[in-house]
Amino acid sequence: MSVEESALRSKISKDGETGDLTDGFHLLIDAFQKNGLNNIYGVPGIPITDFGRLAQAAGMRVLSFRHEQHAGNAAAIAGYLTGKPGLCLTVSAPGFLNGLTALANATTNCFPMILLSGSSEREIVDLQQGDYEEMDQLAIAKPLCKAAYRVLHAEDIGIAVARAIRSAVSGRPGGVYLDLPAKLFGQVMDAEKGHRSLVQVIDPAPRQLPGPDAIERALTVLKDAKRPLIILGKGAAYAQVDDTVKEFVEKSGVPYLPMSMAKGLLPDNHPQSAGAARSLALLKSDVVVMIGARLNWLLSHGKGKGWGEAGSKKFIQVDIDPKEMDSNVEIAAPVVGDIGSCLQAMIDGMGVGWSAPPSDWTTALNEKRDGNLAKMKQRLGSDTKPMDYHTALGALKEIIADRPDAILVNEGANTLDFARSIIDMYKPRKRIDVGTWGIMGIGMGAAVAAAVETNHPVLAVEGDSAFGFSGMEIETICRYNLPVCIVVFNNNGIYRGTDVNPTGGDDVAPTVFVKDIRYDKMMEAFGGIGENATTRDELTEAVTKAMDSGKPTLVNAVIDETSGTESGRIGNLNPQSVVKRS
Ligand code: ADP
Ligand code: TZD
Ligand code: MG
Repeated sequence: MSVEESALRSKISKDGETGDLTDGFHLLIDAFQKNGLNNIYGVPGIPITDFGRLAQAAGMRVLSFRHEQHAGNAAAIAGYLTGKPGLCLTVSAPGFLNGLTALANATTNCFPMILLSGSSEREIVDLQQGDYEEMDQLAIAKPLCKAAYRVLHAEDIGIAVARAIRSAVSGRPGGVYLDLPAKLFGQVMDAEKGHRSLVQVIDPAPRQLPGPDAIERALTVLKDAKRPLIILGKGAAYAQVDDTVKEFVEKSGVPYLPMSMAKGLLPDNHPQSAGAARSLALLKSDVVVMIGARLNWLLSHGKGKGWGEAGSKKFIQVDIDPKEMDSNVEIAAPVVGDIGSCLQAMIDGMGVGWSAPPSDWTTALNEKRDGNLAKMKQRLGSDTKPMDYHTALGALKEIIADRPDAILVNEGANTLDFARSIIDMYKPRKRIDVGTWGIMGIGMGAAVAAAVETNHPVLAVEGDSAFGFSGMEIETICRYNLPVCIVVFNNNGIYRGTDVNPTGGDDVAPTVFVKDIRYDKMMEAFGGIGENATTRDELTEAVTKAMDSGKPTLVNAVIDETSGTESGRIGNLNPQSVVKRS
């Protein structure tokens, strides 16, 4: 025991306590462990380096990244996959800001996470006297997350962590910010008192039961439907009530469309899937049941040409957030509550003998779907050289079909849009992608979290631009020896590699990269396996080997630089200039 420690012990024990000491560092660690939070994703530095060390010493898994944004994305995906808030740990000002994009993205996507950032001294920050990495972090975080708290006293750590956990996972999940001033970590208090100040959060995401009238209203609307449709969103996947979702869909007999990250909640080859007849389903349906999905831009806000004539549909919406109702169009039957309780109440209300939707509707959708799938099947068998998207994704589709437990991470423009429609998923929460914002840069953070939290192999299908946002984290993947295979769809740029500078100047066009980069060499530099694939067979061989060995691998897949389209499938969102400059 050091002289200082024994002096402190005798001072505190005079207050009638045991004389054993604890401090901010240990109380934080104990608070997380008491609540079953055992993984931290972050980047070390002042003032949180020792916190990371002590957390590791206490048995937590502390995963260090090369940039906080990716650590934050990992925490968010850990939250999505486990239903417990993922923890991201950063240093003050710049580290905090790097993590903030991930916090905002998590909140936008309804993923629970807690961003823990060290911060500098309040007295100096508030007088703007120029502390090391000074910034009023709490004020900046507030508008970008669900809740933001600062802890000034060690004895408040237990309550602060409890509030952060509850805020992240209750109701609509999201990001929470916890501000940890440097002084807090070293604050000492009596160990027994400290122990008693910790809180185990009981029932952190309480069930929320829907009103019986809401259920009755919804079932009346559904019963009268001639052409009903269910849309499953990632909220339904997050809720982890997979059997209830399946029972509701199957008992209702209603065709369903999965949103991107809800793919696999029911297997994509389920007989009621209308995934390959999406346009017809949206256009012609008369009643749409939204389950954990929002009518945001991804669904053209529930209106517009693709949805048929205005007023031609009624919506039933199941969501935990009452404010989501009527956010874009009128909701005829709002069902507010947690998805498990809501769907169970609807199943019970359907009773026995609920009749399936009219067969002319289901037959029309099935015919359309089967026709589209047959056309697609032909294209997916292709063996072009260089590979186009269909050739390469046709190969990866088979690899995932043989390994339904693998997790697919996917980002890019064409690389995202084609993969989403081509690669079938068979189990819940196996597809992680750019989410609500269509954000680039989630790839490697998501891959790390998927591997760490599930121990299943991960296949990350990445546009070459998308990969660049988080590419340095392949060192992280190698360092922790994670079972991640990254396939970079290398088409020499953003959307295509063929744009030219119209002035004829030396700079290439803004969407074009260095031609024929060998991303596989990056992986080799960190001790992972690098492969270059120019044909379908080479791609199949390299990815199969990687998925079966579990060794960190990067496959540079050479894709025809002419085969993509502007912005993938959302080129219509680009503003167009009508002015011609001479
Ligand atoms: P997608 O992008 O797949 O369409 P969104 O992210 O737009 O999905 O929507 C997810 C919705 O799910 C959000 O409105 C959120 O409030 C809701 N949600 C999340 N968890 C639950 C839950 N356990 N019960 C009910 N609704 C939930
Ligand atoms: N920055 C961020 C954070 N998110 C974004 N979505 C973008 C920029 C803009 N963007 C897209 O929407 S897709 C994309 C960018 C830069 C990259 C597309 O190129 P890619 O995929 O190489 O990843 P394809 O296969 O070449 O289309
Ligand atoms: Mg590209």
